[in-house]
Amino acid sequence: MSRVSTGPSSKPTAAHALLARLRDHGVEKVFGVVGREAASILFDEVEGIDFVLTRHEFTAGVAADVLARITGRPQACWATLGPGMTNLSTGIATSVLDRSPVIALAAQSESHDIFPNDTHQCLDSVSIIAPMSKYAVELERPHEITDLVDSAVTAAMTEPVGPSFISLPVDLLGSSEGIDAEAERPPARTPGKPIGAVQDGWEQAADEAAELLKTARHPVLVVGAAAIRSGAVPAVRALAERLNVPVITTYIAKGVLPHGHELNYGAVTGYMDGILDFPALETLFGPADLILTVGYDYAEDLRPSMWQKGAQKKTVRVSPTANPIPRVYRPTVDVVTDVLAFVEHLDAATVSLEAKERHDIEPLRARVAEFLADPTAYEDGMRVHQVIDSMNTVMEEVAESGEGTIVSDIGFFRHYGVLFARADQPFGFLTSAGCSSFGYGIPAAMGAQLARPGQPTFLIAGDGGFHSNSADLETIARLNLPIVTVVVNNDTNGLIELYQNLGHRRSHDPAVKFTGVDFVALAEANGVEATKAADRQELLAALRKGAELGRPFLIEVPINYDFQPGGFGALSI
Ligand code: TP9
Ligand code: MG
Repeated sequence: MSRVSTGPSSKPTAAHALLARLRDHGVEKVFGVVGREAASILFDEVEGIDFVLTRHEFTAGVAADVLARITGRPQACWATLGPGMTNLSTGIATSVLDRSPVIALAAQSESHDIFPNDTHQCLDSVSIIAPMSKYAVELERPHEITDLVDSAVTAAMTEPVGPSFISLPVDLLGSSEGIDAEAERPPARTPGKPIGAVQDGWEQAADEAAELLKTARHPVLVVGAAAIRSGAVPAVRALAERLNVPVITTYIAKGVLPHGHELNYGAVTGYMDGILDFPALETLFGPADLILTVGYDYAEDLRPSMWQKGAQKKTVRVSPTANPIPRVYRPTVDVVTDVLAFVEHLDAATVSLEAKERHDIEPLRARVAEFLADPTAYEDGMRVHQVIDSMNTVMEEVAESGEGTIVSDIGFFRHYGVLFARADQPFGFLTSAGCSSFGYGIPAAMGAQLARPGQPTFLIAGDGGFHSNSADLETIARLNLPIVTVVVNNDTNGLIELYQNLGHRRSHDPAVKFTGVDFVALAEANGVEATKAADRQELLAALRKGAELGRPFLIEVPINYDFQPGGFGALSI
């Protein structure tokens, strides 16, 4: 039991009780921007929970998402009423579509003055946020704040994990009514891992899955992030190794097996055949006759159409949530249960099974190796595969036993990151699969570096996405987070230019070209040391310097894409 403690003179308020209860649940940081509710909350009322001031509320939402994702505990973000709350909403959208247990908080007008769309800055926050959250509520009585935080945490930590939202009228936030400094709070009972659905008879369904596995010639495990959240990574690895079954992951479940593991068949994206100019999806999935989707979540953007190549396939879906998308994925066997419990059951049910014969993907591996080694010194800027290959090289040099993080903002380069970036630990590669808001890079790198101090964090971002949210360069400078950022600059929203190529015959590029930004000067103006790199040698040297620096560092790399006409005709998206 714990108590709300305050200084001798001040009476505890709902603000104290809010922060104390968040801390009880393991929340370490509240990221955000404070408005006039500063009259009711200072954020120093409670020890052990820190406020991190960001330049934009979207940054606050994404940083909380990533810190929560890596620590496995809820984390919080804060906005003022009205425009602060709407700015925060894209961060909230990120944590619902990317599945992260974020507690989002926003101030609201005084309780007697909540007239949405009439009162100054007053919007109907709960109605706006409810459809994109697990739980959304407005505080009505100050002493109920502890219960509301408990409900918010329970909803956030229930699969699919996601954001909860509490709207806080400023007068109630500063009120002491019913808040008793001496009252003992009940234990927080924060779930140690997400709470999931367990369907009656799941063991029988798991036995059916085991039968399919026994008779399959070339089974493949397709692993999603729910497997990581369930704590199933060691069990998945042990099962895959015992039965010699390859593992393919979604964008955000990279790192379930280390980068160089022979059973790691990589992560997949619908852009991969076009990027590699090679039938990659056919090579990965064509011979497979059983696809076991472990921790499957459609929001991670690995679509059934990607594995529907070649041989007839049976499918098993294992998830802690009931299947929300039978129209696009109707598995042969559906198992609704905890992923770890399923993998342990499958392991026990297949003890006498002989190891399988893996299907061969050597031609794909050879193509990837040749592609990444590309020695060409392009006159018009590096190519993204050369940039990522350089980042991998230096990450391998500086990350002790694979403990580092590569973060990717959103753009065409992100699909190269999904395919090629090193990830030697779960969540060792971070991008926004579900929401894919550009500008994700800086805040995600902040969250990663705060979650893993002492480990290197590399960020790759495009000029378009990076400069949509570059004000928070000052935040990483102020916090002195040693993030090494690589801005791949083509003065273009490149991914959108690719879509123009797909949809139109054209002689110019309307709506995607910028006039150019000096990212080195931009970084320096925000207190971040920076340099430019034009080729592999310069980039490797700059990355090594950045990794040693112990402060934030930015490298601007002029790049170009080769959009082969027709090369992306077969996008699997
Ligand atoms: N607005 C938001 C908030 N998010 C997204 N994803 C879009 C618009 C649509 N996407 S990915 C992208 C856009 C405009 C352009 C990225 O350009 P870049 O310079 O960051 O990357 P690159 O390498 O593709 O040029
Ligand atoms: Mg660009």
